[in-house]
Amino acid sequence: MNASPPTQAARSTKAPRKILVGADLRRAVEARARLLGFEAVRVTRPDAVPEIRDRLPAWLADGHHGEMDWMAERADQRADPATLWPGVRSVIVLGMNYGPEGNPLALLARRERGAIAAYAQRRDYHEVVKGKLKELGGYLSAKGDVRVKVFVDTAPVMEKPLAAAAGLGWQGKHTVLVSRDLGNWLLLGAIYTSAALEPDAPEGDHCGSCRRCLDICPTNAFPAPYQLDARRCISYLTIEHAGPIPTEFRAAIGNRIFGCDDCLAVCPWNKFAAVAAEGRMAARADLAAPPLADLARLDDAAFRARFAGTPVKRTGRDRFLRNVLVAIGNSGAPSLADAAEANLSDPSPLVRGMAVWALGRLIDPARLRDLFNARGLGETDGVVRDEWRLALDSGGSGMPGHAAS
Ligand code: B12
Ligand code: SF4
Ligand code: SF4
Repeated sequence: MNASPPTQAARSTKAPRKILVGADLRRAVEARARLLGFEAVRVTRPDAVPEIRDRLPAWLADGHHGEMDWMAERADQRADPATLWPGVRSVIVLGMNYGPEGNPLALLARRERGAIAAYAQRRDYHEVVKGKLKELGGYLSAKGDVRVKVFVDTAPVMEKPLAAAAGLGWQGKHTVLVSRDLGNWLLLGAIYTSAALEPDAPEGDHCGSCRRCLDICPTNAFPAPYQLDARRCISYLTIEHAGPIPTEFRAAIGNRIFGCDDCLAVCPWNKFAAVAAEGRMAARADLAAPPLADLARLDDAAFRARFAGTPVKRTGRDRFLRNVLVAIGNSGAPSLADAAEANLSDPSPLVRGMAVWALGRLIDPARLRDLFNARGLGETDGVVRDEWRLALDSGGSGMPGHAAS
């Protein structure tokens, strides 16, 4: 075998690179996207959804984004692809299926176990999808001699309305994108490109008179069909919200410790959904129904080790423990009281406060009072002291109402 480099003459005989345009470029990109594991590939124009220029500001003005200030920053770019990147001529939207094996709702009855949303029981899609989008973007750029920018989730891009305009599906009454062929267990990504590609036709709304997703929501997070108040959504409360979970939502959260799948799980279009086929998106068995007692023992290092590479790492250990303790409080299992009690001396007031709330739900008022005298009287954090007061008050044992003040 001759391993010497090609001569100048040999190089000059090489055929010039063929640049693809229009339908040829699109076909090549679509084929490559499918090879990479995307189940859905569609194209739209950057100006295909003019209504989001009004709807996003209205959603923000209503405060529906809660503490997600990053949704308000660069809202003009989010609502208009050409403001984000003036060079964009086409938007390619891609969907990757993460269909769960069983019905996620079944786990809600196993109250000593934690329910993690299906998308988070596996490798972080930001990594998986972004890697594939970069590969596809590089391919598109080389084949078409065009410029590209790839986005998944974190950039100021409104992926759902763009996907609907591209005909990948429609935004259901739960606001999530539903596909006629794949159901709603789909993760989205987008490529903005300077290539002029033929756009696809948008998909119509196929919700009809159905309102299953609206009716099942445990926290009434939909002020109207097609609109979500994130501040009431368990996904927001358990993932994005930083402080103590507001008391009005704690019981409704049940054993959901990271995200919520209820509105997705009931959608009848899931009859067409398949189990995730992409190998890197396979669900991890140890995240399917983890015992709350084990999770309540995680320190920072153990949390990181357990959830490295998954979306769960986003909350950090303290917020995650907060969620676990809410679930323990909802478990109805006095056997989990010890796990809650062990967290009364946690360095994080967020964790201590939720441990108090959980104990208030699991142990009898006399034992709670003893615990308060032994462990709560020295509490220095005002929010945790409020939790003690609340727990002792609602113990219903005739105890003084302001014992913790
Ligand atoms: C912020 C955010 C959240 C927030 C807010 C969700 C929301 N609905 O806005 C929270 C933390 C609650 C969240 C939760 C979830 N999320 Co999220 N999230 C996002 C993010 C980053 C931005 C979404 C956004 O732009 N919201 C702003 C609002 C204004 O936009 P909108 O929902 O499209 O609102 C439209 C409607 O309100 C409509 N509208 C308003 N008025 C009216 C009136 C009528 C008559 C009609 C027809 C329409 C209409 O117009 C608006 C604009 O199009 C996207 C990623 C991205 N960059 O796009 C992921 C994304 C939407 N999330 C995703 C997922 C998977 C989830 C969860 C399922 C996770 C879980 N299991 O816990 C839940 C689902 C909860 C739900 N029912 O939405 C996926 C959804 C994939 C899909 N198939 O659609 C995305 C696209 C991430 C991704 N890359 O795959 N998420
Ligand atoms: S994810 Fe859960 S809490 Fe959020 S809107 Fe859907 S059903 Fe309601
Ligand atoms: S559950 Fe019904 S209303 Fe909700 S998105 Fe699916 S089809 Fe539409």
